[in-house]
Amino acid sequence: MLFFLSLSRPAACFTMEKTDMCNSSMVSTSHDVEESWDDEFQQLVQTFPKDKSFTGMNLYFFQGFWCPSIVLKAVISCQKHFQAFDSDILIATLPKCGTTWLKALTFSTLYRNQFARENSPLLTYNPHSLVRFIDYDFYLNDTCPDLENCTLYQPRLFSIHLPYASLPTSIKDSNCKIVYLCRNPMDTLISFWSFFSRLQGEGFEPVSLDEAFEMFCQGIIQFGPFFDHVLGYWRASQEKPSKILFLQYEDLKEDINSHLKKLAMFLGVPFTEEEEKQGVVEEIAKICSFENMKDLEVNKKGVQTFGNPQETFLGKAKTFEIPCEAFFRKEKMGDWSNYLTPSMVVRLEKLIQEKLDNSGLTFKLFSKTSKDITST
Ligand code: PAP
Repeated sequence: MLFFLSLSRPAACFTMEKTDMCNSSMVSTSHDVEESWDDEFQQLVQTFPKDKSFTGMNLYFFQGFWCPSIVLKAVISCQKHFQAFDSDILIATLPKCGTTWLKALTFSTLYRNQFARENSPLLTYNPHSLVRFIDYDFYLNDTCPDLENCTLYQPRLFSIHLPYASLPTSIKDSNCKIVYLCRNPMDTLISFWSFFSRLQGEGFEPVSLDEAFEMFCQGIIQFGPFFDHVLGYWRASQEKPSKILFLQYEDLKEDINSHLKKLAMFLGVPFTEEEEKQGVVEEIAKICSFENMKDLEVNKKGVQTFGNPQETFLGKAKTFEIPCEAFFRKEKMGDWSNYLTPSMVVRLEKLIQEKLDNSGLTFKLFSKTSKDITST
């Protein structure tokens, strides 16, 4: 089966009219997924520690990370079967670290000569439709999908949330390139918690920030622990800088143009002098900007479907849906200071210090530190 994304299809193929935030079907689908597991898989899974994330999803501790039950089988399948090409580009992130933005930037940079910018597919499609997840889309309901020609443009561009250590071997062993984006843990937590608070509905129990904070600190989040994920890619990027480009959300926010040039260079498609003179870098930055993207019709009214809607699963499509507008909240750095208490800040600061010790990695927190917060 091919997952060829035909852009001549109307946007309605990928987006539906938004009715209500509560219609997102992540939790019930997650439950259905577990019911569908065969006995052998159930038995295997029983050996994994299990917890519930603050988003309401079941997580299984597997290969040293917390894997959402909805993709557990998909992860195992893609580890077994995914064959990377040397020319592939992979976007790797933890959720809420800027995946949507990085998808837009990489898509626009890599394929810039394959469509006119005024007709950019980004104007009519959410970035998650244009750059599909290996785990959340392709393998969600097919153990061995045919991915030979699964992207409209070449080279193939995918995304993944898996930690570096758990990537399919062919990704690590081939010459394919990985662009990793992280974000400071405080803003990541707030973005995560706000995202799922907005998606509360059937099957979702509201969780307090206190509970979410506690679980985040314990590392119990999708694909976490947070610090293991970030440090896994950080160390790999130090060892193989030509294979892994390590980026930080805050740096992109501070200077998008120079980071776009860095990205293009890394991808092997540097901007020419002519392009720079014509303002192509600035144009891409503008198309992908939060201000532009959040106001597009598709992102205001559309619903993003993950998985492959054509497949059936227990009599219904094994997919889940998120209203596109949920991917665009505030994009403010340091927004955490509007939510976290001084004692939370102290605890997270300590954790950052402890975890990043001697790693050479630092986070830009872009807000008051605990000292300032306590003294005001
Ligand atoms: P996902 O894991 O659900 O795909 P992801 O895209 O990684 O989410 O992160 C969402 C964050 O990126 C949101 O941050 P906030 O909650 O602090 O606001 C979202 O606003 C921000 N974001 C989305 N698009 C852009 C963009 N074009 N530029 C900058 N930030 C963006």
